[in-house]
Amino acid sequence: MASSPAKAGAHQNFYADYVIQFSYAGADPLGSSDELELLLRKLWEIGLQAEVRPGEDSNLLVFVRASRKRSLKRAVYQSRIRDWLHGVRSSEPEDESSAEPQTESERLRIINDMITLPHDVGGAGITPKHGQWKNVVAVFPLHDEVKNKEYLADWSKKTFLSEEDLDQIRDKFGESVGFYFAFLQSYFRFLLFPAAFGFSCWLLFGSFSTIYAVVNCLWGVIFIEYWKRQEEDLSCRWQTKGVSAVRHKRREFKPEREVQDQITGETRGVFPATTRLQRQLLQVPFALFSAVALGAIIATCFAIEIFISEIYTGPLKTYLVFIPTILLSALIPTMSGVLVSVATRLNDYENYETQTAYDAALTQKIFVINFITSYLPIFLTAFVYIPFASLIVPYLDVFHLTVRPFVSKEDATTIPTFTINPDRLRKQVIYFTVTAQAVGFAMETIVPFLKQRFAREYKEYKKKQTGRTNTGLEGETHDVPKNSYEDHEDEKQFLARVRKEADRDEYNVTDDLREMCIQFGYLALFSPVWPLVPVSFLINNWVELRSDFFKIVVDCKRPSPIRADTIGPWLDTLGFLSWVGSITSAALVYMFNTSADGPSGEPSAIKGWALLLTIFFAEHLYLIVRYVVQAAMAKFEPHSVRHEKTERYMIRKRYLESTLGARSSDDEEEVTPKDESIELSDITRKTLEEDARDWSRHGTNPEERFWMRQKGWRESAKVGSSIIKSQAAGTETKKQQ
Ligand SMILES: [Ca+2]
Repeated sequence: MASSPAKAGAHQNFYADYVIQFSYAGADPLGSSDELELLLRKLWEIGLQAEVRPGEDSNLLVFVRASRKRSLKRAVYQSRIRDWLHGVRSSEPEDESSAEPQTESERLRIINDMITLPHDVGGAGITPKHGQWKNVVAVFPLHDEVKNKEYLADWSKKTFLSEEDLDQIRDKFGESVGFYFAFLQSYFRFLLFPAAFGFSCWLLFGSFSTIYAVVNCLWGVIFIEYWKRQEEDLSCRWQTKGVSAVRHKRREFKPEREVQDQITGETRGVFPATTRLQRQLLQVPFALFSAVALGAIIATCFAIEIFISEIYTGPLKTYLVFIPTILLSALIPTMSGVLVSVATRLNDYENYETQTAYDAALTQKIFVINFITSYLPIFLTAFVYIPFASLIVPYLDVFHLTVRPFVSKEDATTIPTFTINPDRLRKQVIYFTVTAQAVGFAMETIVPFLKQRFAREYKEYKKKQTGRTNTGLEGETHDVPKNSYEDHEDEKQFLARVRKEADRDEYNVTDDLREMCIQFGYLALFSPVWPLVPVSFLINNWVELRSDFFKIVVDCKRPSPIRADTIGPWLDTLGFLSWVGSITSAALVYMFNTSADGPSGEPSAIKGWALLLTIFFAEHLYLIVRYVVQAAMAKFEPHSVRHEKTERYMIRKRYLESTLGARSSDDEEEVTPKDESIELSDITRKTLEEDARDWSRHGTNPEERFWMRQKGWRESAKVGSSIIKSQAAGTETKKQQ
């Protein structure tokens, strides 16, 4: 990150609302020039101003700005009408002329809609990496560096974020990111109690205390119910309640047939629920296969580990101990990767109509994989290794045979005396809740940061190298791509920053939510093993909140604001984990509570019927308690009936038709914009002189000049295609050399 004391101008985004990253690598220059021209024309048609600048590595940067107030107002108005008709707004929006975006994220969301929504709902229909827009790599807004730094500095000084801080996150990054941070903040605040309580239990009762397990379960139930209410509060405050109803159709949705609705007369694509259900049934073999595949890897590595660390006494033991860890960290991500891609295919095949439904289904599938990889190792230790190890280990004789040649004769006699390592479970829980969290933090925040840095330095180095060879061999004339468009002096810093941002990864809030849910799972499922788990999470999450923000603003492109009124499918996941927790906690306490200092490793003490009874009782008690808590906390919402839906649909249709109709007639009346009248050949000295006069009249503000370099989309297209052509020419001359 450029931390040099940059000029004030570099900190501002030159009033650019969005940047469209357009790649012309590999494509034929003519084709990409045509696509670029179409892109610029579409943008102009919906009333967005564009400027083209060269990017890095065969990329063009199309800067987009909603400079025509009227078009933006119209888009805002339309969006509000849609909201109102879908019941997101309770009041009818004021008329179009006074429609102004109220927050930065609303402005950005509306402009994003203008760029990406299909034409029939008033957008330009530019869909990155999809359909005819294969060369459009990304559509992203620019970071507000000054504010971001301010927030980071401010938050590093305080324990809790205030409501205003959360509002600011929402204003900058949209509601979905806002909800994540609000969740993290609530979770962090709620952890204070179990952290203090767990610490005292750890001092007083040690591990596996009944009272800790009961309080922990109860805490989980209350936290989830509290968060549900919090969500409702926030969605009211951020005016997004019911926003999932306005979500647009997935472009990939393939209807089986077209059907005319008898009541509304609307023609719509239908995909029968029964067909989808048949396809969804494939999830069962998928889940079984995932469990078997991942379980086999984990169990094998586990067996090897136990064997090496507790049975094997031969040479090189200190090094061999690492084999299972290495195997595990190599095989699990590979296997998970394969399974995730299968899950994605499966999800595509299930053919969901809306993005929300699609995301929810995918989250569910990926969670199955996460669940197995995160919790199965501890499950194996707690419920297989410790209770049954002395029964199973004799069957591990296979290892004895394989290893006998490596064991000296004196040692050979010691092999059969196998004792269970009672501390293994606790060590494992500590590993997952402390070490793995720290490793996760490094992998999430620091590694991408360093990777980017090195990649950038390598690029600079390469550039210098090629520059040197070019000038060294052929003189200065062959460095075509560099000279085709020279950055203007006052834009240099700004463009350098935008090129860096264009190079970054895209942020996905789902990954962060998943991380937190999995963490919550360790707490709900296994924390009776080591009551300091909530203390570790409390510390971790203070850092997590800041480092996740750091990740968004430094490692990632600024995300386009997405509205949300919930954390989505993760809420159900939390409920599920808390329920499983009531079972595992009961089982753990029953099995290991007998000795004060942890698992005794005496399987004979465990009676199957008593264990089952304990679990059964605990789980039912859990359900009753949850019901009571829910009844005490939940609000009831009126159910919408089908009849009301159709009525709403009719109103919606009428309104949208009338506003869209008004819009197209507006477009006809609108004075032909200036750029149409300028033919390309007219860009002569005369017009350039005019420009110079214009600039002196408007002042020589670099931000103003940035948007005046190209007059209209035709000129932008011309500049863009000249960059593409010169790059192509450059590579050709290189090839010839
Ligand atoms: Ca995170």
